[in-house]
Amino acid sequence: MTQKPESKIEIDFLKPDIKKLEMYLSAYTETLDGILKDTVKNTLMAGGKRIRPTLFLICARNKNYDIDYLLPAAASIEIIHTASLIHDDIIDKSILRRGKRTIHQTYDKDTAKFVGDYLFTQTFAILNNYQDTRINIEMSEAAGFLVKGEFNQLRTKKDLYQNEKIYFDKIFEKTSSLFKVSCILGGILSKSSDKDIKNMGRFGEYIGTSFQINDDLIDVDISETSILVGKPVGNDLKQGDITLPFIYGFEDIRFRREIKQILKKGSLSDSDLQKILGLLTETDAIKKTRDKFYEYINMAKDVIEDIDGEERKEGLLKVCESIMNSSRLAK
Ligand code: GRG
Repeated sequence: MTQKPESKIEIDFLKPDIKKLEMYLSAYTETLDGILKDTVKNTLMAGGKRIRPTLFLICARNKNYDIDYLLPAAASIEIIHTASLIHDDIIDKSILRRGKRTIHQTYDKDTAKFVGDYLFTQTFAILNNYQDTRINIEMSEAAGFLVKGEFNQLRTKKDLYQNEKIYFDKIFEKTSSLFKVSCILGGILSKSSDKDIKNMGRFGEYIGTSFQINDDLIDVDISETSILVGKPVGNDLKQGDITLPFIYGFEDIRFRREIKQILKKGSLSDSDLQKILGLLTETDAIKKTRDKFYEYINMAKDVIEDIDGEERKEGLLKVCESIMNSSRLAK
């Protein structure tokens, strides 16, 4: 995926701690040397939204909240996320990430792969220091899902007959699992009740799913506003990834017929893409995808009611609002 850096979620009570996280990550990059330092610094410090460590810190917000204790775990979550982006950029042959040239573009594929692998190991090296088996079990499971999700995405590329279930399984694995574990780890490291940990995990899963649906909606947004912002669209289809708007679009027989004709040609030109996205907006696929997005946002909001703590409730609600505000098509 190629994208411009986007803004962070503003949560007043977390502002000083997000600053500390930035300092921690920056200091971490200084411990590296050579190409590793150059590449990791360039990717990790290039302005990601930090949404996963933000969720982690919100979920850790109870009477046991201790930012110095939590910082390494918050950093480890951003580090594994960054590792996955580096690998994803190799697969997608992306030129830019967080507004900077990707590692495989600046160096080569092998270098990028090893930088991603190295960061992957660092997540566990950091988390091992907590000497809490649950933390390692949860993160290992999420890491396994990340890879499995990407693997399933590869296996189902260009498959026009995939259904909603295949899509939702894939996005749970490649996206929601990391949101979920971020919330769970926040709960565990702040010694929260089992009930809160379970509910925060559910929140993470629902909000992660809505986040990915939103991402998929943004990729088919050919509205004037989106064109003015200069966001590239149609990237998923170019990569052969069949996202929810297309799954719903294919239910329309006219769209299915037309798109099959265009796809028969093999590679997609920009005008093919524009045509397909234009045709998609003539079906009810965008509306149906938007409804699904809200279904998950509302499930996330409902779970908030069952989670203890006013700051947690406020923070998690802000995350929902921020995701709702980030897409014109979701509105
Ligand atoms: C080596 C850990 C590891 C994984 C390899 C390639 C792969 C397996 C997984 C890729 C998973 C992936 C990139 C899913 C997409 C998730 C997504 C929507 C990413 C964008 O996240 P943002 O918007 O990005 O939070 P910023 O830049 O703000 O952090």
